[in-house]
Amino acid sequence: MKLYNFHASSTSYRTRIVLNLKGLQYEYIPIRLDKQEHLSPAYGEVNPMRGVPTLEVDGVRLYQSSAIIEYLEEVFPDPPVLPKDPVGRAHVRAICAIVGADMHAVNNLRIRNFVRDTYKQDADGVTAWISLWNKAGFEAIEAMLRADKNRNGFCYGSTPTMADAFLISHVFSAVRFKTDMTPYTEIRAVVDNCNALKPFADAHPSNQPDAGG
Ligand SMILES: N[C@@H](CCC(=O)N[C@@H](CS)C(=O)NCC(=O)O)C(=O)O
Repeated sequence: MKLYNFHASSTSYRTRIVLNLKGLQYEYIPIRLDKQEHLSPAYGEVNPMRGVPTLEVDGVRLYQSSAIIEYLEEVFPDPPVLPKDPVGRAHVRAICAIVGADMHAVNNLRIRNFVRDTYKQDADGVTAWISLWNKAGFEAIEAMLRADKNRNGFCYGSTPTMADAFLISHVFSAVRFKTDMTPYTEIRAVVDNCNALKPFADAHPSNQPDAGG
């Protein structure tokens, strides 16, 4: 497998976490967002949305981190990153959707650039935009975690699921963009538990080959 990705990209980070949780090896192909490599015609041939990650499996390219992660779960079910019961699966997927659709999608690089360039926002204005959507999402997830009396250390149950991969990677990005995480005690406890595990630590942006370059 080849993973076209970028160390600091949260969608790449969440995919790396799941690959690591499942013990899967892959070739790391850096696509430097900071050098706009994702906008090159060559990468446009790889991924028609010009986003990262892309997972290539036996020459077939898969897009969208949520679809990639669900593919990995179907093909490599052990250890699982989705619970067995349908209600649990819906709960985990809901957390993923809050992060993926309600937070990341509206704060993505191309959206931030549009807010800056078209709506003439300075750095503080862009940060305010990011924080608005992060706050809405983190408040919802914090409430879900607090209400779930059966979970034990993670977003759901007592082992990591794809919800943890989505949450941990987005918290990294939120901290980078100055979102105040102080109010979210349940989320911060989950982050600490996950980051203590090797599959999460190995997936961290600072541990990737293109970090700092
Ligand atoms: N929904 C897609 C989003 C992919 C995506 O856009 N990733 C970001 C990096 S976190 C990116 O490549 N952004 C480039 C841009 O916005 O131009 C997924 O989950 O894979």
